[in-house]
Amino acid sequence: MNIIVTGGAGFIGSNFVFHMLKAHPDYRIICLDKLTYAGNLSTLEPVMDNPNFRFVKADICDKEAVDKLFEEEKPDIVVNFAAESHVDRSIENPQIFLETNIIGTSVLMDACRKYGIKRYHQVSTDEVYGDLPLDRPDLFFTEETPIHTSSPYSSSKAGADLLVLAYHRTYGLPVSLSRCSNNYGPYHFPEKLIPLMIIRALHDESLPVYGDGMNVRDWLYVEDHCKAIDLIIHEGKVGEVYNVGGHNEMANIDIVRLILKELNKPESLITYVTDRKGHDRRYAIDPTKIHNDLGWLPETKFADGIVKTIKWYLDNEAWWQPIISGEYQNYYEKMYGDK
Ligand code: NAD
Ligand code: TDX
Repeated sequence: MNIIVTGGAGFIGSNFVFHMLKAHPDYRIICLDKLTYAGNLSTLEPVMDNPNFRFVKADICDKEAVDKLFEEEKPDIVVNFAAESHVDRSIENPQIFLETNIIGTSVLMDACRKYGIKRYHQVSTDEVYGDLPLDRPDLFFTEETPIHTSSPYSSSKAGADLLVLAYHRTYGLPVSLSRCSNNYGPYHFPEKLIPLMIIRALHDESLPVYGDGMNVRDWLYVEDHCKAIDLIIHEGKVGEVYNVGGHNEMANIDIVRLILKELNKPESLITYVTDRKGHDRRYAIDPTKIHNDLGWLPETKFADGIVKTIKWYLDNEAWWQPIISGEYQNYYEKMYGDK
């Protein structure tokens, strides 16, 4: 089985590459990644010499490069993780989100049509459903919840989702989609809440909590997400959407407090800053369908996963130190300087 994994040098994609090489030692995994600021070749270092792994630096929007790779590898399955993924960046500069997340998806699916494929899997997000109110804990996102986006990021992901379903209906492309809640774990880029707070706390720097800190996210350990995708591409039905989440809702401020406690740092580091524009209040996935149809259940409890994650950042400074020096400093100044 030949599988092209796009965006495999990023957070979830790299964890998926590791998972697949381990779970299916007879598969060939080809990672296609543009290596944007979020892609890191050092992450893939441990598998670079694996004869079942190949890395190709290319842009999913580059039709020629994508076609060439399909011609060479004749993939059975394509799993598309490649995306611009940070909501705050999408508020600053929406254009690149439309290019990569929508146009890039169409280029990949056109190659799938041209060369034939057993399955095209689109890695999507719970953010396409918009948000839920804090005072209705009985409400959850199901696969039938209407698309109702808030940010340029989530709108670009929703646009891609609609296109994927349209390629299925119009051209009969064998697609599947997963919409997952917030992931956390190793190799998470330190612009996102959990790694940003861990690394800043380690440096005794202020921890910028948006608004009142009461926004709720539904956290899933990254390995559980990778296992869900592995199941869907093998056993999920063509043309279907699967929500992925572990019923693990937490307010941002509680996560930040937990990180401080684990690191033995004072809560005085917490700084409330100007809220994110259009900030979604609460995300909460109903994972009944993937549980009933495919038997998936999350395996890592948040209490264990967050401790493992903090330990990973403590043990892997060599991974994140080069990232936070250089351009990252300018990013932090630009995004948080006047908050
Ligand atoms: P990430 O930002 O860490 O990684 C994205 C990767 O895609 C990087 O390696 C980057 O170099 C690559 N990439 C970007 N533009 C590209 C292009 N034009 N061509 C080729 N490669 C390109 O993102 P992530 O957090 O790992 O998210 C992966 C996918 O999962 C995304 O589609 C995201 O929408 C989705 N998702 C993420 C989460 C989450 O909590 N992080 C939750 C649900 C869904
Ligand atoms: O400095 C911060 N302070 C803060 O309070 C940052 C970076 C975030 N936050 C808040 C905003 C959110 O309520 O923390 C929450 C989580 O923020 P992010 O880590 O930026 O994630 P989110 O916006 O929820 O989106 C993530 O989950 C869904 C991923 O980045 C998306 O790619 C995925 O689709």
